[in-house]
Amino acid sequence: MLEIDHVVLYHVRMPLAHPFETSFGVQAERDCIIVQVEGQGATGWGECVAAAGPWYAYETTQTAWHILSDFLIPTVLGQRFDGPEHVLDAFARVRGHNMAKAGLEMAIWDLAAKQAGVSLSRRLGGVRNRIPVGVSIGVQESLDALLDRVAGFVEQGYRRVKIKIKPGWDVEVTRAVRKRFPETPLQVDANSAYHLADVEVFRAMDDVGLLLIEQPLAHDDIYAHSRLQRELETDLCLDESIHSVDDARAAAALGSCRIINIKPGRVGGHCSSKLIHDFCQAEGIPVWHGGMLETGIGRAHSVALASLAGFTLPGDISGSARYYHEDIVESPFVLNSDSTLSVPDGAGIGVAVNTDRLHAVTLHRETFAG
Ligand code: OSB
Ligand code: MG
Repeated sequence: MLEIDHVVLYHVRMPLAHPFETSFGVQAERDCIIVQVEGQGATGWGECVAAAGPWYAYETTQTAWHILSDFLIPTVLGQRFDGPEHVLDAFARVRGHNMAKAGLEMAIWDLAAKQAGVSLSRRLGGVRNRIPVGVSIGVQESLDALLDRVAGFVEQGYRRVKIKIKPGWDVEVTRAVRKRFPETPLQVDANSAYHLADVEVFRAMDDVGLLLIEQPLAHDDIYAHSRLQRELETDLCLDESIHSVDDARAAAALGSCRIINIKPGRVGGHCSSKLIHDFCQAEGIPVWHGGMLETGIGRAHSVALASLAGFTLPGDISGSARYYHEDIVESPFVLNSDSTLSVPDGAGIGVAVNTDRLHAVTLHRETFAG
């Protein structure tokens, strides 16, 4: 039985080690909300990945703060839950706002795992103690800068590389990276920057031997992706379009992609992620764990979820140093020589929050009690 006594929200802003540019813009710092839940003497931590602006998704740090404080937190305070599996159901009356829901739901998963004295990975049903990872590389100011950047990460041991593409920064750069790194598993992510009429761009990449092309078309157009997938040999992968297992089912039925990227923030937390994972496993659709430039708290959740059996492709879950000079957890995540991250085996998320560091990067904090 789970009971939540109080919840603390922290609006956090952290400088990125490198500015990150995608087809929807460039960011030099990252905002998020850290969620702390207290219940029966234990503490659970979660991270709401809604960004400062509504570019990747419609949610923002401010909308998530509103939805959490006015609707979601009142739903859990003083309530009893048989387990974290039931939290998302309690949120069902709130439409959408999956990132807000996920931040709180995942904190409650951590709390439940800690109360049971097991790792979050085990509590979720994970089967791996190391998870394969890659690196996601933003748009750079020149092709030379991109090639240097890829080379740097390959030297650090990242064995799978993803590059961001956008109109004008696509076929040529992808071919150049492939030419310089012929053996490196390579994939591209367009973050919805293209239209069906751009099919020739993707045909021109069809012989590059990409692992996948991620979310080339509109964020809300599963049908258009089915039209594009028909024209290509390369597997499409959906990110922005998948918010639930129902979306995954629609994409599979339409043939809109052959691979799915799971981000718990985008789909409403661990429960929804597991449903998508289980559906894809039954359908033979490989999944991998996406990233949202998480702090060590979100990263620990990602690593635990990615330890489930169906996450067979490398995740966008790099070491802490790829994102931040100083993380808010101890110990930070460090890449192993086989391009994996180790799954912590301590209770819950298995990393300790450095509260001095957390307070130092907090812009605003509020406590909610029943
Ligand atoms: O589309 O996968 C994406 C970061 C922010 C928003 C969207 C995306 C990304 C990334 C970074 O690609 C992945 C990471 O955290 O390393
Ligand atoms: Mg993506």
